[in-house]
Amino acid sequence: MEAGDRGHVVVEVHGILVTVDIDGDPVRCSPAPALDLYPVVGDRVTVSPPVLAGDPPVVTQVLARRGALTRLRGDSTRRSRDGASEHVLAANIDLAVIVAAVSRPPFHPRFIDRYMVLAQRGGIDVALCINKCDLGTELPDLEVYRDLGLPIVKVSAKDGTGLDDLRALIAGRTVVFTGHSGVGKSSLVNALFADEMAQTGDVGGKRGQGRHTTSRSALFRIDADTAVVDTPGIRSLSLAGIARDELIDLFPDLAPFTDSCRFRDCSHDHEPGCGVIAAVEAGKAAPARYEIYLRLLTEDR
Ligand SMILES: Nc1nc2c(ncn2[C@@H]2O[C@H](COP(=O)(O)OP(=O)(O)OP(=O)(O)O)[C@@H](O)[C@H]2O)c(=O)[nH]1
Ligand SMILES: [Mg+2]
Ligand SMILES: [Zn+2]
Repeated sequence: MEAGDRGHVVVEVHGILVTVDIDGDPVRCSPAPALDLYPVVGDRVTVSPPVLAGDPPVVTQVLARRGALTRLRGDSTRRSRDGASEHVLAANIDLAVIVAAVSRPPFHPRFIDRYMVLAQRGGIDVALCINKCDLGTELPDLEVYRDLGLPIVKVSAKDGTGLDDLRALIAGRTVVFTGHSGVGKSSLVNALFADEMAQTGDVGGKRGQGRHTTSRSALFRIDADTAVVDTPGIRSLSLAGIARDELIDLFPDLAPFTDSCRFRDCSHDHEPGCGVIAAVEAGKAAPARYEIYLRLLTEDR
């Protein structure tokens, strides 16, 4: 099982076995007990034949990661309440595509705001994908994100609108689709491929919430250089573990103004002589972004 320099890619992790893409075939393998890192989706690994015939092949090494996507203590999806303070979701990710729907489920800018803070902390680029544009609902106001230079694509997994823009956005990268349950992450994976690859589910109930159809992350390869990791819907995105004084650094558009704050321990909330507040008042920083900062500063993280 020659891995070459870049190893074989882990496409799914289930309990004690992991599925590894070996020359285009999904092969269930067993991680060697001595591994330092437990493999996650997107990891590149080396694989050896089993010791005993009939056993699964063995993952012998997890190659160095770049761009690991982690979640913090307190997040909850249905399947990831393992109590770990930081949980690696996927490795070797180039871009996180935050998927939201124009409605059904309702558009939640606060999810985007929180996700951007986490992505900034992990050094991961983000883009926005607004799905279900076929519903005819008026599009949410995205100006604050556009002003930040976030790539934004408007799509419909149902009628195919914008899928070429989405393809262009992800071409040549390994991306992860993230967002609330029911926004259409798996439907988009299927729409990008000709065949049904990922399971999708109805959005039910009065509030049009999703039902958590996808229960574990899985990597789908679109071509030799492009792959999408479909993930389970996130219920709530915790920023627990991010200290109050660390938060401003995760707003790259606001952080430079802290140089002129009068107090070293300025929280940029109410203090006299605050450089950030001055920048907002002078029109040098976006009031909408400052409001997002204040909201995240004061609310329960
Ligand atoms: N009208 C419309 N419905 C869509 C579109 N995309 C997905 N849906 C529907 O939305 C529902 C949820 O889609 P999924 O793809 O399962 O959503 P998901 O984000 O993968 O959800 P989880 O796996 O639970 O996180 C399904 O009933 C889809 O048919 C779209 O572009 N337009
Ligand atoms: Mg899904
Ligand atoms: Zn300040």
